Amino acid sequence: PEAPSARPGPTAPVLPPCPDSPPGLVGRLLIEFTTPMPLERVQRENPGVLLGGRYAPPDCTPAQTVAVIIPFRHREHHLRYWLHYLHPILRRQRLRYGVYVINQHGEDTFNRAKLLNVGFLEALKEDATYDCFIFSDVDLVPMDDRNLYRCGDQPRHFAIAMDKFGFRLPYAGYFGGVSGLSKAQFLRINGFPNEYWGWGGEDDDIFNRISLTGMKISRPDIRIGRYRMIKHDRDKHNEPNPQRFTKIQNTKLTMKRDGIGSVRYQVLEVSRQPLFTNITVDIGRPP
Ligand code: UDH
Ligand code: NGS
Repeated sequence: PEAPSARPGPTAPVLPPCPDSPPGLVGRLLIEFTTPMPLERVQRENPGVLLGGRYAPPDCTPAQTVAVIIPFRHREHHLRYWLHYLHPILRRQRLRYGVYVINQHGEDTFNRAKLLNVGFLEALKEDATYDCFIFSDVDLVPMDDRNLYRCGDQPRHFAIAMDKFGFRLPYAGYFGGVSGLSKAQFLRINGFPNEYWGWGGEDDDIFNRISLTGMKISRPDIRIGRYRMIKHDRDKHNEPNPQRFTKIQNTKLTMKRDGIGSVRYQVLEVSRQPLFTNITVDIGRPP
């Protein structure tokens, strides 16, 4: 056997690498959003999750450390379902992970992609070993635990068969809902755009960034990448952005100056909850 590069402490057990295909998966899941989901119940049912929503398998060492980043404002009711369904799934997938809810402060126009940039930087401040970032809307729950929340050699699109689209991709270049990039892939595209205020187009801009840097989207099998979305009305202060169509025509120009290298924000509060880390942030408002 090879000598370990870093000597473990006297009591630290050396765990074998986690298997490529996790053994305890169950496949297709029953997902519904009708029974009420009190947070106390979700906490009680997930005792193995550590403060801040951190988890590591007890019996093996995963190849990656995954930060799950959720853009958020006023969706507590959705978050409870998300935590209820996702923690057990991620645990069965034998991931080492942390859950970060990036909460936009105030009532100015929502900006999903900028919140995701903040999540990338803030997760790395908490733990510099994160090397895989999964960006998930709070209202999307996978219907199959074989849809593994980890990164590969290309950016990954997970939410490819959503119930609201009849379990199909709405268009070939769709990259919305749930996606994943390694740290290197994310930096290669200069992160996500900060200048999409309001609804729409930011996911198409991210798709453009990936294509323009010569990468290809990887997707699961259509039978496995199925999702249920929690039905909701349009939020306040997230109206469709009228600039989105012209903006996505200009990604090639804008991605150089607008991205992870230019994001400006102010963290107002970091709060470690039992099942997630809540980061409240002032990201400003549209110009
Ligand atoms: N989000 C919030 N709060 C908001 C807006 C968005 O948390 O006020 C987050 C949340 O994670 C959400 C994601 O951003 O899942 C994407 O925003 P969205 O859910 O508004 O986007 P979606 O395309 O819905 O799912 C658009 C409105 C559809 C109205 C349909 C009416 N039947
Ligand atoms: C496209 C939007 C995307 C959006 C997708 C699905 O038209 O941002 O629809 O929307 N692009 C533009 O508007 C340029 S959905 O049916 O989920 O509301 O993700």
